[in-house]
Amino acid sequence: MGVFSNRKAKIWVLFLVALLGLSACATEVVELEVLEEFDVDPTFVQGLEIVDDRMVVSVGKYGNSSIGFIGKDGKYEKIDELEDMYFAEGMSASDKYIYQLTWRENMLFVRDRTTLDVVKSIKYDGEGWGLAFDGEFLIRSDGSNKLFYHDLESFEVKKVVETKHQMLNELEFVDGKLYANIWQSSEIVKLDPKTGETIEVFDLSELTQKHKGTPDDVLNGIAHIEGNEFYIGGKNWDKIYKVRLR
Ligand SMILES: [Ca+2]
Repeated sequence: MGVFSNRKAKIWVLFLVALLGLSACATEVVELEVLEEFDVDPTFVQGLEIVDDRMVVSVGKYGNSSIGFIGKDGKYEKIDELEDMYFAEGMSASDKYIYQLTWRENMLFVRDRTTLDVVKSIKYDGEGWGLAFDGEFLIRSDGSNKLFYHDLESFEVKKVVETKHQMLNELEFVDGKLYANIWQSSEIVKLDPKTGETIEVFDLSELTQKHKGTPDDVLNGIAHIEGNEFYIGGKNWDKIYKVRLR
């Protein structure tokens, strides 16, 4: 009886050790804290970033695509509209320029950081969804599980990193990590951009629940402010939120 109990106890200990091991490996789900919210004209946010302390927004849809600076009052300080044939997508900035993707037009617009004037246009293969700059490469998502690393000058693809998440959309690079919206979900994932591994998953359903209109009205737009504070936007949302991802 004593032997049986010992064996039973050992099995239980092994089971608990295995369970603890599994939960340690599982990706942690973390909550968010909403700090402030700003009224904005509902826009189809496809790219959001802070450039020179100004909020830059890339707005999509054919016939309504643009890029602009939005002030603290939620109004445009400057806007540049695209030709009707372009559907604007993700946007990011290097020290020199602002870069704006298009969805299926295979065209990257390289813009002046202050005037937003197009300095040059570069053709590329594949769809444009999200864009981020890691200090060396422009990282593009295309709605798949892949991240495409583009040369800053030529925009040639230099490497591809796979993740376990499909539908990677708007991106943000912060302190060596990459944040990504998952299209049509309430999740932002924090990735190791070198390996594609998932570090954390943030549940933003507190925000997405407030913006349930059409299936198009989804979370989209991550702009890093400082520390773990971000601006978060969405497609057709009439708010941009300042949040802390904890
Ligand atoms: Ca962004």
